[in-house]
Amino acid sequence: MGSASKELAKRTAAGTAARSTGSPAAAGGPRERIWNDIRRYRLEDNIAELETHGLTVVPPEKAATPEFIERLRSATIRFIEQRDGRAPDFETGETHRNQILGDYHYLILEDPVFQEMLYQPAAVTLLDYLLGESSIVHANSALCKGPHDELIPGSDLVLPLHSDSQLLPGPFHPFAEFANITWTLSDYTKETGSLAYVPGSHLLCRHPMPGEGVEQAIAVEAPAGSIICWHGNTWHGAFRRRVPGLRLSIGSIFSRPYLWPRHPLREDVTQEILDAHPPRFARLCGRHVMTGWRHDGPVYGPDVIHAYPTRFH
Ligand SMILES: O=C(O)CCC(=O)C(=O)O
Ligand SMILES: [Fe+2]
Repeated sequence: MGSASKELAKRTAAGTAARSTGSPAAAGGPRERIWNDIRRYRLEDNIAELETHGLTVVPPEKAATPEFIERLRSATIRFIEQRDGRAPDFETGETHRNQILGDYHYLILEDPVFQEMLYQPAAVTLLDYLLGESSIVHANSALCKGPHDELIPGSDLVLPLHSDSQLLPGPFHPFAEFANITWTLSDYTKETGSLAYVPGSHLLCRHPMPGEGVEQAIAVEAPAGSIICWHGNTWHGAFRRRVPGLRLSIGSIFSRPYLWPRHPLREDVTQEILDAHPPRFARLCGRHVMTGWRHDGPVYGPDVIHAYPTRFH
């Protein structure tokens, strides 16, 4: 027997083969944990909005402490300044005129606050509900947008409507395989270039056709320090910023663990960084994902799921 098979046999005999053994309805399982967290962090309305509309805003008082948001904002501005070689101009926004997304990617390992961001309790509870407890960081970027000219003729949108289930051909599953958690670091209104989204579009389980949904797109209004969370199927884009200044945010797309992430976080994260955070951080980095093995077979770490997953695993 190979070493991987021996390890599995040992764990099976010890009754510790997987987090997911037993009935999905079992007491003490993920469904119960997630429900308890939804109540603990007062997210019942947000879950109802996610189900009904495909997107929700968690207000600052439920999202994180003001001190955390201040640290997140300062570190994000530092990262942007380093990448651009100049300070963002928050008065006029002219440093970022007509910027749609920007090139501020993969901040996670650059500052501890980006690591802490991933497991803030309200954020991780929404994530658990949408993607189960095994989800991983799929992509992460800061966004910084100044005033926009009319970039799509005749349209208020500067970023066309799309679904974040980008690697998936349609039809999508009705349950989420991707989810977006965006932290707003400036106030979002239609005038200031907010996110746009089409309520209910997650239920269509497919990508929009070019131009489809534009008439139904509405602005996501949210004060700085909020979490905006949406189902990967939800059609969204961004409105044109019409006023001076900058819209600042940091967004992460998460996925179920069987989807190949865009960043090599599992490989890049160091033991020193892992040791500085709770075990959930390692899982969000994908350290539990049993792929990439060669002749010796997989290593069945204590966190590996290999039997009977439900949408909450
Ligand atoms: O915040 C925005 O402008 C939209 C960005 C976006 O599409 C995303 O984060 O998936
Ligand atoms: Fe997107």
